[in-house]
Amino acid sequence: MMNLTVSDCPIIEIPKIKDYRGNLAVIEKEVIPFTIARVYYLFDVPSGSARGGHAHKNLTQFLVALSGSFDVVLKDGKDQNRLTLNNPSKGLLIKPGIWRELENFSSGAVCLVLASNVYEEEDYIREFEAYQSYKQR
Ligand code: T46
Repeated sequence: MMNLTVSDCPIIEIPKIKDYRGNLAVIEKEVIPFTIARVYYLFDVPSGSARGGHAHKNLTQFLVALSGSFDVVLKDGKDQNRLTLNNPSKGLLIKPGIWRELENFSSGAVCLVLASNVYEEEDYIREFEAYQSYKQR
């Protein structure tokens, strides 16, 4: 696996069709660089609660704040980047091997996640110390 860094995780603009009835955002295959194998979403996250706190060995994910806002902290073992997602027409691409923490969820926040593979617990690195060793290999 390539040693990807936080700078390999861009915010991507989602094309939007706007008319007097409101907005329609479309994530087609040209928008994200992977085929979607799974869709899930986080909602009703209690104030002060944090999600994530792990990395994936092979999974690529695209996160969108469909409603409300939350912060994502990305770490690659060397650098870190904190972003706020608060716009349903922008998403964050998280490449494999990047540690992520999600926090500061606003009331009513909904985090949509498009994932490149089905759920596999073996793909997770859930201990930061193990993550650092993994990145140093
Ligand atoms: C990520 C952030 C944004 C499943 O059974 N299927 C699934 O597809 C997922 C994602 C989770 N689970 C089970 C595994 C755990 O027993 O649901 C429980 C909670 O999962 P986890 O603690 O990993 O949830 P988060 O919100 O901390 O992390 C999730 C994703 O796992 C992760 O890839 O980037 O959302």
